[in-house]
Amino acid sequence: MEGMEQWKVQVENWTNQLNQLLGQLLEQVHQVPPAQLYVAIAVLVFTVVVLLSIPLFKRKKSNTIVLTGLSGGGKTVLFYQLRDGSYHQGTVTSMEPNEGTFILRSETTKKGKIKPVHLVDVPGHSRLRPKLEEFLPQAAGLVFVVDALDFLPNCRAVSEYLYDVLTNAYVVKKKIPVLILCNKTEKVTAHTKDFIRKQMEKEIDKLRQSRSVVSAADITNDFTLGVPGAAFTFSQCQNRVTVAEASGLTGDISQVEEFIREHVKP
Ligand SMILES: Nc1nc2c(ncn2[C@@H]2O[C@H](COP(=O)(O)OP(=O)(O)OP(=O)(O)O)[C@@H](O)[C@H]2O)c(=O)[nH]1
Ligand SMILES: [Mg+2]
Repeated sequence: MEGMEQWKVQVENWTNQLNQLLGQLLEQVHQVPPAQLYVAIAVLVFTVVVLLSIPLFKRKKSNTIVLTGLSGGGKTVLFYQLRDGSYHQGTVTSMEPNEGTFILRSETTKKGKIKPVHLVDVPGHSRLRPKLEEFLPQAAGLVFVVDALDFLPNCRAVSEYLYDVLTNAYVVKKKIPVLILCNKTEKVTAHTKDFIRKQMEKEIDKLRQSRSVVSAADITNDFTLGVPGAAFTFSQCQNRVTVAEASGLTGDISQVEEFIREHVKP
């Protein structure tokens, strides 16, 4: 019983102190000129509103990865390999972009939260290439598929396409990471990724010189590549450009999967 009494006294003390504090505070507030008070309240309200609305404006991280490259490089085979762990519908030239949102086949057995990937396979046919622009604004990463088997005869065409990609306004401004994927490497006659990288750097260097002479009106979104006066290398790009190898046919695709997971975080 005694404890109860003590407790009551204590609570009364606290209430008194609190009342005193409140009284002092009110007195001080009365001394502040009203204009200042209103400003203070306005600032407080504004801050709260801004803080509350930040999550609304926070853009959702994109989960789109775009496969692109010349026709016949193996994009469609790769698409199905990533999705199903098997391939079908290769061999025919795609006439429509292939799209799907799924969990990578290699990750279906993984436990825990896995974010699905939105994968787009844009056909390499020259008439369909403008489709690429539709997907670039949402791309978290770009996989540029190169045929490592049939590389030399196509070196110029591949490099021209890559040049267009690397000077595209979205790719440059949003610094979209690009993976140059040398495909079909299960064949012994396939060129190595280092060889392909060097050849393409040389070719782009030539293109850079010739294109800077062409009238600017012919080119849309043309950003200049590399460092003036120095031989072009991919490391000079504003966005990250890396090179990797794969074989869609045999399912040796771990390096692409790594790239995808690096840019589509679970
Ligand atoms: N040897 C080998 N052949 C492959 C590989 N991947 C694809 N191919 C073959 O390359 C050809 C083209 O493959 P696709 O996946 O249709 O090529 P694509 O890049 O989608 O071509 P488009 O749709 O025209 O842009 C097919 O005959 C495939 O069987 C690979 O890793 N190794
Ligand atoms: Mg295809």
